[in-house]
Amino acid sequence: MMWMKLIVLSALALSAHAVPIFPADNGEDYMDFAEKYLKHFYNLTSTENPTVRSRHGGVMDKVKEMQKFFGLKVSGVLDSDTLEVMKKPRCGVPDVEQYTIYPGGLKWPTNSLTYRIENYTPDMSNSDVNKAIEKAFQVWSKVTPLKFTRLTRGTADIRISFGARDHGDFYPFDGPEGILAHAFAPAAGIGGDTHFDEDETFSAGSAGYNLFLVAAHEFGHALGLSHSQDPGALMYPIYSYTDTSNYALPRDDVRGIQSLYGPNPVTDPDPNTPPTTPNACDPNLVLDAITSLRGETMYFKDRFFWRQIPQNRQVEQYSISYFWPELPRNMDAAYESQHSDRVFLFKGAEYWALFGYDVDQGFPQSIYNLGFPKNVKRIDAALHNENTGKTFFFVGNQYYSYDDSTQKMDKGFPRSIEGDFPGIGGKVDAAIEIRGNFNCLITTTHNMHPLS
Ligand SMILES: [Ca+2]
Ligand SMILES: [Ca+2]
Ligand SMILES: [Ca+2]
Ligand SMILES: [Zn+2]
Ligand SMILES: [Zn+2]
Repeated sequence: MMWMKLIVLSALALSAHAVPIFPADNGEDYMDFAEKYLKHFYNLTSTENPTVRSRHGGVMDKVKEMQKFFGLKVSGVLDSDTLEVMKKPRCGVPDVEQYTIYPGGLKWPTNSLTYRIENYTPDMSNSDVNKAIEKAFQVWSKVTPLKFTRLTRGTADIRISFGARDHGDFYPFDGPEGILAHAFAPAAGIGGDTHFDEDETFSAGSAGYNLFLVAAHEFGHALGLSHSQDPGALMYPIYSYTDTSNYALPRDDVRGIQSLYGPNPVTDPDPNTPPTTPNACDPNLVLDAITSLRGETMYFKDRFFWRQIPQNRQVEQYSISYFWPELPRNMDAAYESQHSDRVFLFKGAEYWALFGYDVDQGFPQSIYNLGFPKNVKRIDAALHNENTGKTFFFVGNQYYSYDDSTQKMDKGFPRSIEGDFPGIGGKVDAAIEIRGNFNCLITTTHNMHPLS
């Protein structure tokens, strides 16, 4: 047994190119963990036989496939970034198509479908479960000709249930965290059926896992969709919380479901165009905020950010809530203070401090604690100078200077941006501006040192 283990270990050699952000939180060997993950989500068949492994379905190939799916650096090496993504709570449906969880069938032959909630979770009231499920179906019926009718008896097309571990199919759940739910593609019998892992805590809000968001994703599978690589899509395999009060199905998912069923013939096209995921290659992209974080660079836009690791030419895109469920979207400004090893993020009249990837206790705090006058409602951009310990805050056509050592605003401010930073223009969006193609990583850094 021992030598087989060694072969696997050498195939999955660990590289240490990035700071591990989420250390292993349980005693499970990360190799075993990664192997299980690849078997489940990427159809890794066997690691026992090195010959089979090298020909097809090899571990390295599967690591590469997974890295490609998530926009990670494709190395085939199980580095800390890859492990981090593997540890995120997610859907149980594999990311590769034609895997055995789908018994076959791409779409339903009818637009009138029935569903039945066969049991309830103790996590929420039954009426909250009913509401979350109904709302999750509406996400899809709004943009298609599909109609969903709830049955309280008899056999429905889409049978919904909560269960833990072994729950009557061949895909047992895994206990708390990891897999949250899974669903079967359209077909008779188990097809369309949607199961939630009762070992998770589901809710109607942001605590635990929001049942509406998990259900809306799973129903996408129940209707015939597979996973999307777009980190803004509902069909992205990893869970991330988003405000559900005015939920609009992102464009990628609208396209997907309409390719199967067509648009809704009754309602006019939604006046609010579906939310799109900002594209790093959009030449007109205006970023919300930029900061470094322990050698990485983070670029914020809407509810997303890109993360650039110095060794990688490629940037990784995530939703903000994927890393920090408590942080708002549409950030105003950000900067890093290496001295205090903190990143500060600003939105409106509030700001947050990050230590690594953790939000510090006691935040958000009011920007007026920093000495801003009350007429400042938000900050456009921030820039920190490690040598002087000064932070410039850009507000409209003026800027303020905050001194780390005195913890006060410098006297004589605000001053005119145009006067001290000629060529910048009147207003600053983000303290470093990006132009052009992210994959080319053309970064235009304006000269931000004031004339003396
Ligand atoms: Ca069914
Ligand atoms: Ca689970
Ligand atoms: Ca539960
Ligand atoms: Zn899924
Ligand atoms: Zn199941």
